[in-house]
Amino acid sequence: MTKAEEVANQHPADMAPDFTVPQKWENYTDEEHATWDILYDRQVKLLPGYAEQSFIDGLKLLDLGQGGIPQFERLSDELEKLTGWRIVAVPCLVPDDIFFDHLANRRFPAGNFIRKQDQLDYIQEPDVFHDIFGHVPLLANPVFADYMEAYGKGGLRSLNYDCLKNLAALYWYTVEFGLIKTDEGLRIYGAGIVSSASETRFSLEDPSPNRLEYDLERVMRTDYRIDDFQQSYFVIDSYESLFQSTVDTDFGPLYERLPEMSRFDVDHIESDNEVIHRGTQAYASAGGRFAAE
Ligand code: HBI
Ligand code: FE
Repeated sequence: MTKAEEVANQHPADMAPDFTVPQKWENYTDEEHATWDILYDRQVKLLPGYAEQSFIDGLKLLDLGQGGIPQFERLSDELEKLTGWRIVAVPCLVPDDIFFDHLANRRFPAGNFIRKQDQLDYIQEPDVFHDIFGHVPLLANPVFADYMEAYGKGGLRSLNYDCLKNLAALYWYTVEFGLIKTDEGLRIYGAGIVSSASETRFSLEDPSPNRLEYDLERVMRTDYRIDDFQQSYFVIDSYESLFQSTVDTDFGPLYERLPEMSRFDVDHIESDNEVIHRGTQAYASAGGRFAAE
């Protein structure tokens, strides 16, 4: 059995070979819609002054606060008019090749399930709140939308090389946990931050983490944490410069080189890195795990 077949065996009978399933919006319970509303209201109140403006604009443009879990068809029709992206429902994390293929074709795979109310701040797999609230508003930004497609295409191309870790790190430090410079100061745009109340504050305000200038190759060589707040965040100048970094990179030779290159630990600062804030790492040194809360 291939890995994809193994995963498929544990999943719904109505799952297509590309791992998509019907959203089954009519099956959500009142409690599940209420969970969305609780998380939505909390984040929307918090985000002004933290989130980059086009994220906030995207929320409004796409009417994500209509009440309850959004219908993917309705949302896709709106989003497609803006940037050509659609949302497809998936029941789980999908295999990397499938994930890249969706992105390369401007389809964003979103979990169709939602966390339980006793676990509002902790999820093991990306649910509909993380995937829709966190990722979809910026897909209404034409430049970021192009970056996501470029990432998918770069990912597909990387499958012939041994650098999945590097691709995952790039996604992690940009799409999930990215910071951006604005005229008003640093702002958040990564989906993992904007969908988390505690990391929204931590990533911008806590003295603990490093905040370093984004550099594509540096980022791809950096380890990352999936179990706690990041120890380093990477800051882009603009979505244009983020996208441009993929245009300017000759990925074939880079993918050849990467597996042999040394890697950087989560809190490492290289002498030639451009440092915006040198973190104290106090939070991580104290044991982390939301110790401050
Ligand atoms: N599948 N549904 C889903 N969501 C993700 O964010 C995701 C995935 N599969 C692979 C993956 N992410 C990452 O490991 C890639 O960035 C490499
Ligand atoms: Fe995500």
